[in-house]
Amino acid sequence: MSRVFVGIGSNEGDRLEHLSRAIQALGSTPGISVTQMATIYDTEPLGPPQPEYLNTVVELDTTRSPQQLLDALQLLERQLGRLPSAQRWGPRVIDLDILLYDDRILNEPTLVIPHPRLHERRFVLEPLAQLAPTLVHPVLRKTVEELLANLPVEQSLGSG
Ligand code: A4P
Ligand code: MG
Repeated sequence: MSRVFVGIGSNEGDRLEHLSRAIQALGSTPGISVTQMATIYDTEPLGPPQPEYLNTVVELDTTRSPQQLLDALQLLERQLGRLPSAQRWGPRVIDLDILLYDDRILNEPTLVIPHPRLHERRFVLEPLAQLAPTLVHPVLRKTVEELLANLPVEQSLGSG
C-alpha cells in the first residue's frame, strides 16, 4: 500500500461540483481509497490570464503503481469533461496531479514525481501542509512546512 498526495484544481464551470465529483470518483476507483482531504482554497491563476481556481489536495492509499495511478487520474479527467487544451497552463474543468508517491523519485517522459513545480506553488503547499506538514520532499530534503515558509510572500491565497 502506498501513500500518495494528489493536487486538484478547477477553474471552469461549476468548480466546486467538479472538485467534489473528482474526489468521489477517486474514492470509488478500484485500488484507491481517499484518506484525507484539505480545505478548498480560492486561488489566483498562475500562468496566462484566466478565471480563478479552486484548489485542494487529497491523501490516498493505493495499491496502484505510479503509472497505473496516472492512467486512472487521466481517465477521470476525461470523464469529468476535460478537453485537450490548446494552451499550456490554460483554463480547465479539472486537473489532477500526482504530487508525492511515498518517497519515490521518478523521472519518466510522462511522469515526474515529486511534481516538478509543487515546491513553488502556494496553492499546492498550503493544502498539503494541512495534511502532512512534516513530510519530507525526497529530492529537496525539506519538510512541506519548510517549503511553505520559504515561498515569496507576494502570492496570496484566500480560503474558499
Ligand atoms: N505529468 C508528468 N508528471 C506528472 C505528475 N506528477 N502528475 C504529465 C500528473 N501528470 C504528470 O499534464 C500534462 C502531462 O504531464 C500529462 O500528460 C502527464 O503525462 P496535463 O494535466 O495534461 O497538462 P497541464 O496540467 O496543462 O500541464 P502542467 O504543466 O501539468 O500544468 P500544471 O503545472 O498542472 O499547471 N493556477 C492556480 N491558481 N491553480 C492551479 O491549479 N494549474 C495550472 C496548471 C496553472 N495555473 C494554476 C493551476
Ligand atoms: Mg496536470
